Amino acid sequence: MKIELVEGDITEQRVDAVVNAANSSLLGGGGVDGAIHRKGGPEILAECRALRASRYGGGLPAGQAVATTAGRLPARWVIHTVGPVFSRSEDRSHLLASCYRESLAVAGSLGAATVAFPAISTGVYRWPMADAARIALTTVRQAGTAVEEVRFVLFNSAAYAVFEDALRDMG
Ligand code: AR6
Repeated sequence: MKIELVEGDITEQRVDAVVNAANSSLLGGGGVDGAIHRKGGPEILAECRALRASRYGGGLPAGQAVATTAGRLPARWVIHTVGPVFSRSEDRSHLLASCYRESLAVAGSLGAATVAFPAISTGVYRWPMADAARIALTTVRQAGTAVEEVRFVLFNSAAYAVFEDALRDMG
């Protein structure tokens, strides 16, 4: 599997599936989530509401992933995953790794060959970028998946540089 880093906006990626850094309500928020719903349009929210009315009545737990249409985005699917809120007193890195693993599993079951990820949990959920980059890259690299290309979309040059360093450190 090919891993690519780009600096940019995840809502503009031409890929099969775009991953959303959602919250467990699945009903929208700020950051990546806000941008995806704004640009993707109401079809995405309608499918999220249907998921809340069926399989995920209690919300989507952290570390899990579920797909909807991508609406008007230039992608076929949005895969919603819920990152953990960063905590200094509790190690939640298994949940962050699970977001990447479960999103790739959903992508594989849909037949998606190309997947774009944001740096999950590094915004509102405050995960330190370098640690998040290491977890993201090692998890994706170790995942047994039929996905052919994983693109990490970093929102600014600082985040891009951190991911570049982490990728280099992995050899
Ligand atoms: N494209 C790519 N990356 C982006 C974009 C974008 N358009 N916008 C922000 N980022 P966040 P979280 C970066 O806060 O930390 C929402 O309210 C951002 O700079 O989107 O997992 C949800 O509803 C940061 O590096 O996600 C949840 O309540 C990274 O994407 C909560 O935020 C993730 O930031 C989830 O928090």
